[in-house]
Amino acid sequence: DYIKQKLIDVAIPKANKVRELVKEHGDKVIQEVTMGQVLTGMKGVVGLMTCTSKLDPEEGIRFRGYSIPELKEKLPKMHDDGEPLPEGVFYLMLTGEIPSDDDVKYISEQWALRAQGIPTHVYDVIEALPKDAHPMIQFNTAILAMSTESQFRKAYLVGMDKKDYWDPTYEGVMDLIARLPIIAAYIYRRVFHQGRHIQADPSLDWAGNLAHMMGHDSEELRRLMRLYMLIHSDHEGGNVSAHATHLVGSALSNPYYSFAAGMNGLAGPLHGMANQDVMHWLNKLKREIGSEDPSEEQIKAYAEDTIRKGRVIPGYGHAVLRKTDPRFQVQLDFANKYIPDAPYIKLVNRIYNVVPGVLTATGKVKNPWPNVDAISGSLLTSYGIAEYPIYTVLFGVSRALGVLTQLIWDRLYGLPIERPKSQNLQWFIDQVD
Ligand code: NMX
Ligand code: MLT
Repeated sequence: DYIKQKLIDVAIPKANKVRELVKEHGDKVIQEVTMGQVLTGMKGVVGLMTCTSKLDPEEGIRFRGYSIPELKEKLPKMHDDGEPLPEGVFYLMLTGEIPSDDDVKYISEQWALRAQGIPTHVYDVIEALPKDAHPMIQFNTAILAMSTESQFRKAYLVGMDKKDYWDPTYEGVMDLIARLPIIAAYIYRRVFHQGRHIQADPSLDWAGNLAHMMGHDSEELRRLMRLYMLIHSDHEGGNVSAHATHLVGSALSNPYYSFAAGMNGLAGPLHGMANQDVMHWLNKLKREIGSEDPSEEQIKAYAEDTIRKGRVIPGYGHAVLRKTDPRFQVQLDFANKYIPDAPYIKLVNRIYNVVPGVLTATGKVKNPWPNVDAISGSLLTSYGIAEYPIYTVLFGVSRALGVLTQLIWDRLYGLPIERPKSQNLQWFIDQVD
């Protein structure tokens, strides 16, 4: 695998640098931390090192320095007017280099190969769950069940030099990413299509295959799936799914355990589950107003009512971003290109005209603008994937690309177990008395 050799070449000097920084500059003070930051979710506290992507509050995400519009320009595509292949962003996050067409083809083929051989007990475990168990329960259970395949644990037991930990981690990550679309599609077909499963087509790309196995096979939907898988893949290291994966991985838990931890975090309504909740909010709005086509005034009144009841408006706000999420914008661009008249997209636009004002009027919401989840479900629904509970699973399949690349780099850097200090309330009171 030439990617492994590439990783060794790139990573050794970087790992040496990390060791040097710890040894020579370990005492350097890099930041002041306030009481408020610690007590409100550590926002802005630099406590993690992540190389795959970086989030700017005003501009949004950059993957290894490249913004989403730049990725659309530079990453290999299947069709000139299509979307970049997610294989390309994975390669970029992993190696730091823009891949060639051949690199992307290599990853696609690797994943198609590694997708084969999911053990039967994984399906048995899924089948043991009730069909109406939320797809994220089924997805996370399947990920854990697949950890019987972990090369990391086997190699660890045999005995392995610490500096080689990254190698079985890489192997596990590649297998896991390869298999996630099959698991996601299996759950989707089990829950929503009477268990009529569709075989993978190894000639297709990773995201195209996911659309195919879900039974939504138009070229346009494959394009949407490629875009979806690209933009949800990473959001630097501090978001809940990345942070949880990293934390659990720091105990040298294998990639399956680590990723399952991240996915349990993604299942929360303030994180990845918001994409399903947006559809819930939007459809309840239509039902309560009694119209398929609510006006801006009606949306405003409904949004104000949501706030009055002490609830959040899903799809809006962000812990870091302070502008409209570029991942929202690129999906809107896709919709405007292919389905400008779709009713759900019109509704998304109308909500966008109204909700930021409602949130700003509360005087407390730091970011009144839409995030990635404000449109993703409406776009999928417009293409016929209208089974909302699968949305967070799709987010999870994509998020694997980023958080698992981060995990490989954690092992390449040789990062130790993570163990911050905690204090009780009295300690915090004592700081001000
Ligand atoms: N609707 C209503 N209230 C909100 C919203 C919103 N969309 N966003 C923030 N607030 C409230 C928040 O609950 C808090 O209230 P209180 O002081 O009463 O506890 C106050 O505004 C200040 O919160 P912020 O500092 O602006 O936001 P924070 O960083 O704590 O949280 C989110 C960030 C994303 C959790 C929050 O904006 C939110 O709950 N949004 C809705 C859920 C959502 O869309 N999540 C998806 C995020 C993206 N993703 O996919 O992960
Ligand atoms: C994400 O994609 O992880 C979300 O936008 C949440 C975050 O970055 O905190």
